[in-house]
Amino acid sequence: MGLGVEAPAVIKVIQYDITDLDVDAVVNAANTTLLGGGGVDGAIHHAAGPELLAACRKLGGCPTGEARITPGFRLKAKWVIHAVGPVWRDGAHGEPQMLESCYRSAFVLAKEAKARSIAFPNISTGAYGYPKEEAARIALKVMHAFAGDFRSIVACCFDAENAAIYHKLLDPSQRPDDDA
Ligand code: AR6
Repeated sequence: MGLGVEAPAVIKVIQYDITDLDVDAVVNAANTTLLGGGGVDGAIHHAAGPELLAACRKLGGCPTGEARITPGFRLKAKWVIHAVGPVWRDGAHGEPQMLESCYRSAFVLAKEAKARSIAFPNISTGAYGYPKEEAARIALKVMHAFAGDFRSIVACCFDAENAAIYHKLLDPSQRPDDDA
């Protein structure tokens, strides 16, 4: 099933390492400490250098569903936006609302920083165990809502399963009511 709307050209799906992208802002799938971790968080800290951890320490953490911004240091990206997604329990503990809110918070910070291009990893779908298709639907819904504010919004998938899900959801031919 598709999203039921045409994908604006600004939303792109790629399967790639987010630490190597030349965009204004890279979003990190962080935890509430903002002090680094595994997965994409570890990769971003490794690529950005120790200055990133020093900048994160000054932020004093971030609640689930929110985001914080730092410079990108050694990344090509000017900014890193650290978004804290929910740990998946059963979907009945506010996980969809928290996931949506962390995408929205990241977009709001990117707009304030005047970023015109932004790349997101598949927040919460790794260590935090969020079901991938449900997470992709939420991510794409928020990406559509902010599409008018950016030149480029990249859904940067790392694993082939997430990439296939995003391509499927963005493909108008997959829409059940497709009459295009
Ligand atoms: N580029 C793009 N995506 C990546 C990369 C990369 N270099 N590396 C991994 N991914 P995860 P979460 C994908 O576990 O589920 C950390 O320890 C990965 O395939 O990184 O939000 C934090 O500190 C998956 O699709 O983040 C937190 O404690 C996606 O990134 C916790 O994990 C997210 O997987 C957050 O868990």
